[in-house]
Amino acid sequence: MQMTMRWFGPGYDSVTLEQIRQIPGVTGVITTLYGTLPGEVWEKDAILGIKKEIEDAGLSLAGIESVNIHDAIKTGAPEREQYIDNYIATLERLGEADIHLVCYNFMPVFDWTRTDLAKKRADGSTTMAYDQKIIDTIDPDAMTNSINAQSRGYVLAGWEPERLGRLKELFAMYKGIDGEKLLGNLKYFIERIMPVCDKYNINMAIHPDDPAWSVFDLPRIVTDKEKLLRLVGLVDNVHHGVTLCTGSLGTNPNNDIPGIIRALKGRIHFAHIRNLRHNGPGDFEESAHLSSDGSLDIFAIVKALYDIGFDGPIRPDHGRAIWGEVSMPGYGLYDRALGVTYLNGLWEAIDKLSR
Ligand SMILES: [Mn+2]
Repeated sequence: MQMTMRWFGPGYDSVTLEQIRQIPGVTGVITTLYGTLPGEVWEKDAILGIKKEIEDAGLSLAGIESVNIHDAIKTGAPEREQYIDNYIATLERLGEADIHLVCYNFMPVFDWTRTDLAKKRADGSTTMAYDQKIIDTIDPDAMTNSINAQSRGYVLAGWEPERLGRLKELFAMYKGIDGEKLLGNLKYFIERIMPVCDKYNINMAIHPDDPAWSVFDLPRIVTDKEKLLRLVGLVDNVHHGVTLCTGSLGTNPNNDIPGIIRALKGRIHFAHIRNLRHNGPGDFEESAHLSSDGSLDIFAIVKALYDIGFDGPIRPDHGRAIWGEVSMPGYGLYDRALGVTYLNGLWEAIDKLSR
């Protein structure tokens, strides 16, 4: 595996490349062109520019998270052809820049959902949390306003105001789109982009839905082992793979994540590791990475990744806000750096004990 950190780029991230470079064992960065909207063709100079900035800091650009998918592709609207052509053009430019991993999601309307971005924990840290009971009493506009009000002035990935200003229009686009149609539209998209992925050896890594159940009656197709196996089976090509995100799959306590990892051997191209604590049905908060702080067995998860020979980029996922740090919610330096160190310790121990 290659240990990485997500970095949102200059002007968007409170964490610098120089800081990331000093976290032991981190050799790469996962980034995106944050100012681009879904559907745009990425500028070649912009791709090469951010790559150079990362390499000048002594790190590698290990992958893109995300090249977002336009809603016309997800809904199968007639304009999807143009947007898929644009997506292919972006993949070509990434391939030419020697970038070989693209994370994306196929979630309708919202990338991810939380009801509290700064829930106070017993130790004084704050963290992101979700409670279905709150979602059940509000509408999508109220939730969007609440997320934006808690964002500390940062633009949150997936919550770009340009898109979410059109919530009613977006919900109307998904009228009549059930899980089967959404899956069919994903298959169509994957089949269209596989030739360019084959040409440039680009691994596509779909991110699971977060949380792993339907929110506001929108369909969900990436939530558990059965759905993941069906999804990778849609197109028989190793470049059509998965981002193994423990924080998303772990929202459903019935998901056996080590079992999912073993079942997906060969198709996991990217891993997001974080822990969370279940407080009740549909009610969870993001905890520290350490197994004992949450409900997931992070040792068993890392062991499963080791056992299947996982060799892609891995990153700590969201962290808590600790030690007074002010950052984009979930993306401070301190708690994610602690997560890196813990994950590296687990990996080293497993590796040495396995020899
Ligand atoms: Mn994730």
